[in-house]
Amino acid sequence: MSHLRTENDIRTVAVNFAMPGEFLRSVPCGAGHINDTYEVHFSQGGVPMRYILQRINHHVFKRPDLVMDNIARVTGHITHKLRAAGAPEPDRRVLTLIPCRDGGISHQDAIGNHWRGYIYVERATAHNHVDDPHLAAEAARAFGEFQNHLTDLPGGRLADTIPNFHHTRSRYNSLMRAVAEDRVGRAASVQDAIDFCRRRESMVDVLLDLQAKSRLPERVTHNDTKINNVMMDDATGRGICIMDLDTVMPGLVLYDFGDLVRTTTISTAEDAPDASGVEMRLPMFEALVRGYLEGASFLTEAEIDHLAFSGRLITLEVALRFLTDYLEGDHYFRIKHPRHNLDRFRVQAALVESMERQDAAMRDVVDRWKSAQN
Ligand code: GN1
Ligand code: MG
Repeated sequence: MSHLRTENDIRTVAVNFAMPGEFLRSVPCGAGHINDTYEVHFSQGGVPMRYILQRINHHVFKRPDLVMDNIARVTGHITHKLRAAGAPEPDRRVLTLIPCRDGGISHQDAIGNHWRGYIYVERATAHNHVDDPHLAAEAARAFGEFQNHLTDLPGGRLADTIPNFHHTRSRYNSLMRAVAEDRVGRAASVQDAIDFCRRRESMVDVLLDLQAKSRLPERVTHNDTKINNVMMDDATGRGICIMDLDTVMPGLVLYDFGDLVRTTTISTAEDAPDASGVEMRLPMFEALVRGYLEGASFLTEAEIDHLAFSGRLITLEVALRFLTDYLEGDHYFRIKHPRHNLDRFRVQAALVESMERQDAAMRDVVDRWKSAQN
């Protein structure tokens, strides 16, 4: 979709934001599967400046206004805390919204798209894949710290911008519905994939049951903690800024840790065309546990005890979602070729299997770091 937008379209949007200076050009950026993101370059009296401009996908986020309210509350609260603590460069440590010239926090264009602007976090990088345990630990520490900052968010419960986003039972049921409807006639060709999911049905209720029994608390969570959603400082390698805040809403912290495990311990790309080399890398898992326990100082014992399981569960959940989208004709995730969602599924499935093989070792790692903490 993004490639259909001209430079002039972007300029027309950009001028609505309080981005001072003269618009020079825009460059598509980011590797997300949902929104469209651009770097917009300005000249401020000859000094180059850039900002982020992002279109919110309103097919996925049906209430962009609630998404923006959540983001404004969360970023405002973290900014306030960073300033109170005298942290240097607060606008490199938390995303900072750029208001619109009419005073709002998002702009609706002539064809109904919603846009927002952010300050560009300079001298930092978001990695789509990491191999260095140090970066893994930093990413986990940064996400843990992000959750820490939000434990005292004032103003009541955040909006559920995508209801049941991590409700693994609903995700499982959606897959079964897609199999039954078989809208694009693909089910027969992926019977083994469907069976793979069916055999793991019992996993999908584990955290939901614990939450229903109040053994796991609802908190403010990020809900999309892919490794590429944290910016790492180029000079120090520190995880400095958490991005992609659209799904910040009430959730379980295990969803966040789980998606970090999914995207950081994996030995290949999320969409490798051949899943045979996919492994969960234990040293990367250990680094995540270490970093996360350092950043998230509020965890309960029940939360810590499910860190290993959460990786397997969220990987299964995302596998269910990729397979569902494949069976429904690829309407949700951005794809680059017709088998893309199936490739993504096969990689997630292989990662689940690798975690199953290493479950005891993963739990040992958590136990070791848990006792090191006490
Ligand atoms: C999407 O937009 P992106 O790429 O950060 C998705 C996540 C999935 C992820 C799978 C709003 O995230 O939930 O885990 O793809 N975001 C939404 O790679 O559905
Ligand atoms: Mg993202």
